Amino acid sequence: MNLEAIRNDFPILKTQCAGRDVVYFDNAATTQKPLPVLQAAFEYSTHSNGNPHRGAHIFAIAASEAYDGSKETVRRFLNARSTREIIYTRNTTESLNLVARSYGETHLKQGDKILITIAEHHSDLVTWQRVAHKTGAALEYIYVDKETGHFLPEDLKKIDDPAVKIFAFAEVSNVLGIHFDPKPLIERAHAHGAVVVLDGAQSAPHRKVDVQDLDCDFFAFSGHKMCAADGIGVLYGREELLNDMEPFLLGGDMIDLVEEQETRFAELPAKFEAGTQYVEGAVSLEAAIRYVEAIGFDAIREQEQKLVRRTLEGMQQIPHIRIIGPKDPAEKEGLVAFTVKDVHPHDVAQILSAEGICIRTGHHCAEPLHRYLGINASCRASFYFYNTEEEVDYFLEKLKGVRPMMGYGD
Ligand code: 7TS
Repeated sequence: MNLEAIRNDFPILKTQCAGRDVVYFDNAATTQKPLPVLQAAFEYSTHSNGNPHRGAHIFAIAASEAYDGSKETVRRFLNARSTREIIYTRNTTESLNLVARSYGETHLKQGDKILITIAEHHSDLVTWQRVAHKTGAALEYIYVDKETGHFLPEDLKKIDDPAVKIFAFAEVSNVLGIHFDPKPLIERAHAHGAVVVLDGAQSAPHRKVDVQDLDCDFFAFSGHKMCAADGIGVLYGREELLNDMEPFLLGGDMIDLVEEQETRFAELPAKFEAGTQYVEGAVSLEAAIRYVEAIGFDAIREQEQKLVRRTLEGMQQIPHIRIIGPKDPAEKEGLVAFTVKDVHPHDVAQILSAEGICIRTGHHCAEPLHRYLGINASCRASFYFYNTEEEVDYFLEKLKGVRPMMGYGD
């Protein structure tokens, strides 16, 4: 991987901050966009912009071709059986809300159980909480070991309960950084017919996803976490389940026939894509997939592992740093959450920001996980393939200075 050439595709990384190129370590929140992706979107808007599926003129046709064509790239990216299984949404959050509303609220009842994990992002937690409240189903949790971050083995037995009708979890936690191998868990849930919803927000940008091999029922991810525009996301759903679901939103392009009192809905995937679609976003996502695939997931993993290893080794040399989740780099998927003893995470982030370093602070939309771990908030450095070891060294040097700056001896 030619890191220098790659970084040239990301002019934003050359932004001057504190007398040097900015260090962008907030990739789990959103990634930066390379020139080829921006150019693809620009090209679409300057040559082909129209409203897809809604006209006979050249731009409407060009927009339809761009939109529908991008779906094939996404289908191949996920190895879905058909583009009918690929629904465009705004982001992971909207994808998960679609499943919760259109499947959860209509298929669950009192006596059923929804199983999630304590590590879920709010988009995969608050959503299921509401399904539970509306349907009377119980919401249960798999908890994690507070030190290692791994699922408690005795809690995994909850998956086998035949009352569990939905099992939803993030393939990669945005706080612990662990990749929870989904395949055996999916197999266990399917043994008694539960529907499995995978939140792929932190996995799809970093590792190969094959929805047929995983055999998951739903898979959600966001384009903006893998170099595409913000506002384009994906929901993969098994065709027979999507066919058996109510539309999420109603309006243009999702209908087949509308009469005064009744409507016949369109076939998949249009049934779930009401309103004028974000074609420029779809084009951007297609370009981003091509960009990421050209680098390759092996090279991405290799680079992220180097960065995580250096970060963890460096942090372990700095007194009073608590690493959240596993300390073994092999168990971390490109991100490290941590706290600095006696310094509020917001202060850490602000001190580092003054040095030109962007990290995330707060509860990272995983408030129940933080409460469970006994902390209010944490800091998080998260990487993508364009980050360098030199950036990690600079970050560690400045991190070392945080406590002394706050008046502590070390
Ligand atoms: N699921 C996980 C595991 C996430 O990390 C996020 C976003 C989402 C769902 C929601 O994604 P969205 O694109 O719909 O917003 N996580 C983060 C984060 O860790 N910091 O900012 C956003």
